[in-house]
Amino acid sequence: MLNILLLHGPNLNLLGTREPAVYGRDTLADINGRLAELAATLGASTRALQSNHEGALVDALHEARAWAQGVVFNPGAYSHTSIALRDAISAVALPVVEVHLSNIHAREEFRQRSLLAPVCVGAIAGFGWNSYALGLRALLQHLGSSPQ
Ligand code: CA2
Repeated sequence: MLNILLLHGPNLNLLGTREPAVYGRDTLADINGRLAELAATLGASTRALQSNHEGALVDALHEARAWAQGVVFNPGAYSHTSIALRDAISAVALPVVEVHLSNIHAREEFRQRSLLAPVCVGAIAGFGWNSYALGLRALLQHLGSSPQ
């Protein structure tokens, strides 16, 4: 059984309450529930965590070394700013797939660059909650094809 950390960054706890035109109507609990179901059908298990704090996200990545084989991560706005999260992803050496609900490449210039994408195994953006589902499938396929 593969154990996957589903990690959500700042403000994603507000999903489903505001800006539905950009981020959709699903709540974070809806997304976590769907991903848990999908993981079960694919022979994996997810543990979800959201934080608004950069250091707590760093801690979650460090702690994941003890129990997870990979991470599906929506770093929110920290994608565009956080050298600390980039260093944490490099340091833990777990495969991380970066996901975004919105198409960050079609938005403001400051959102178009991710500091984290270069140290992730891949990135998916623009498909709403399905970005997470696609990210989980891609991560599990990546793990299945990697030497253990
Ligand atoms: O598209 C994404 O998933 C983002 O990671 C969402 C972040 C944004 O800073 C990134 O550039 C792209 C923002 C999450 C804010 O979530 C909200 C949810 C409901 C209402 C307001 C904000």
